Amino acid sequence: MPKILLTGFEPFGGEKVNPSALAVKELAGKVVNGFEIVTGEIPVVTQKCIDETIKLIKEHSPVAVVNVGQAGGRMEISVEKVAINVKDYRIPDNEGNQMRFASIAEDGPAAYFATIPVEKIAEEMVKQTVPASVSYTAGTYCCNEVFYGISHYIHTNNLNISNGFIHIPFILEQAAGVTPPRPSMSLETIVKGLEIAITTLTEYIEQ
Ligand code: PCA
Repeated sequence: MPKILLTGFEPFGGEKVNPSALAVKELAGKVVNGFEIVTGEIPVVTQKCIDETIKLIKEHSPVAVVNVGQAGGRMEISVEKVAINVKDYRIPDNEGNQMRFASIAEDGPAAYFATIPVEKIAEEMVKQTVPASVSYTAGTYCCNEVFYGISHYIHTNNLNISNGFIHIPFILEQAAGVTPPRPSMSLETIVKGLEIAITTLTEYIEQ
């Protein structure tokens, strides 16, 4: 059965959980339109986030890879359109590295577009009452780094794998009682959104 790899990140920035890891775990082993979802959790550490995802790609040989990450402060699910060749960390990663004004791949192009159907995925989520939109910046931290790194890996190795990145808001547990207030979304709605993304992706791959 063809596989789709979904990854989440470990917690970072003082948070106890990372909703991306919780959400993808709920989808592990599910079969959608004849595609099996395989999942993994990757570190919030420069380069290791890319290396760990590549390890999972080699282990599972998926037809598509969707990395998922927390974007604290965003009010809806963001389906990312573009990864840029920049690492400029707002806070140190989980091993204390603070990358500033650096490239992800010295020899790489300025940017890559996602090769999953970004607009269609965001549209489908909205249709099914999951707040979502297309985003044109995945930031300059580990999420953008893994998105760019995997795009570059697929491109330079000529692999037939679709890839993209989805940012999700904080979950309710990360927002309740916190000052100043933070936007949040229930884990259930996030999981529903990711399921819609996978379903839309399988229809696109099958064409
Ligand atoms: N979000 C961070 C990195 C890990 C995560 O879940 C980001 O947006 O870059």
